[in-house]
Amino acid sequence: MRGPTVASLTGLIVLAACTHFLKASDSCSGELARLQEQELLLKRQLQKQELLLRRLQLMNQPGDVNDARSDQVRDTQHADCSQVYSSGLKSSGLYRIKPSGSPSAVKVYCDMSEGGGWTVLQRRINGAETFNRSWTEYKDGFGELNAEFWLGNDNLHFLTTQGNYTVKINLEDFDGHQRYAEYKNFQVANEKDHYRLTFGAYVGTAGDALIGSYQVPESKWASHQGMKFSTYDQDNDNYRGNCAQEDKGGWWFNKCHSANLNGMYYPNGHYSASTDDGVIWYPWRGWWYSLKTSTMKLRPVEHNTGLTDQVTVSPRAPS
Ligand SMILES: *[C@@H]1O[C@H](CO)[C@@H](O)[C@H](O)[C@H]1NC(C)=O
Ligand SMILES: *[C@@H]1O[C@H](CO)[C@@H](O)[C@H](O)[C@H]1NC(C)=O
Ligand SMILES: [Ca+2]
Repeated sequence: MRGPTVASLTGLIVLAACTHFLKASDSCSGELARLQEQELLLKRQLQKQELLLRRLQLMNQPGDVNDARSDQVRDTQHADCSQVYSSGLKSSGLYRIKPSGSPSAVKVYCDMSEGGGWTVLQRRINGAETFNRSWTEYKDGFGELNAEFWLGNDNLHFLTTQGNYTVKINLEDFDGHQRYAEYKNFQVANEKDHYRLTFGAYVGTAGDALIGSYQVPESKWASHQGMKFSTYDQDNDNYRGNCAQEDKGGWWFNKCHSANLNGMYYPNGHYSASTDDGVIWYPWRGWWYSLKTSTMKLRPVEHNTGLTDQVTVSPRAPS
């Protein structure tokens, strides 16, 4: 703002000086024209800077709860968030997608960080939402897409069977430490097959809690490979009791688990209970530590993060 104002002021002074000394009008009008030109130039620079500033502000918005833009679901014909991202929509928030097998469009949260294109399927952040839910609720999905939610087992099936998907699981404990686990070829079968889970190779820092490798002794009863989904009202686990009932959440239980990100939310991490019913990722913090946050998200293996998506904006002061 300062540049043009100073320029206008200088212009005024010169104009005043010029009108006062009428005789010197020749050189004055020349000076006035020069200043007017300069003022125009500065105004244009200012406009450019305001545009850049607005772009920067948009880029810095995390697409969170209070972001009005993300409440406005964009209606697109994309099959997942990776396609949304590829179409040029690169800010995190709510979008409408239509996976190929899905009978209708699905509202989803697209996470455009970490290379972009992630369709978020689960989020825990504060325990506001109960995950002790019925088969039907897990089938259809529940919660708030901008906060805590489960996307729904039918949607998981439609998404993961239309291509080759990687799941990325981001975890955080109450000390602010973060770890992740990634599995290739994550797939959820249909309801008839009780949303059976299969997955491929693990990479990450949190440890292989889903146990894709069969080298650990726990794998027989703790691996989630090939497990059906269970809820308190539909027991498909390998345990004589009901894992979902005891652990208070729906999951691909075995006998019962080495990971249960849909367990009870404990606000302090460490907890004691009659059973390991917290938000658990066993290889990282064990059975008796319930994690602070969990996000599970899907992206096709062949997602193109696009090397040109890094918009570089370097605003300069007017020279
Ligand atoms: C979980 O939900 C079932 C069914 O509503 C209920 O009977 C049970 O008490 C709940 N458990 C907890 C810990 O809230
Ligand atoms: C998915 O990709 C993996 C390699 O990343 C491959 O082994 C697997 O066969 C593929 N699955 C399908 C269904 O295409
Ligand atoms: Ca059982």
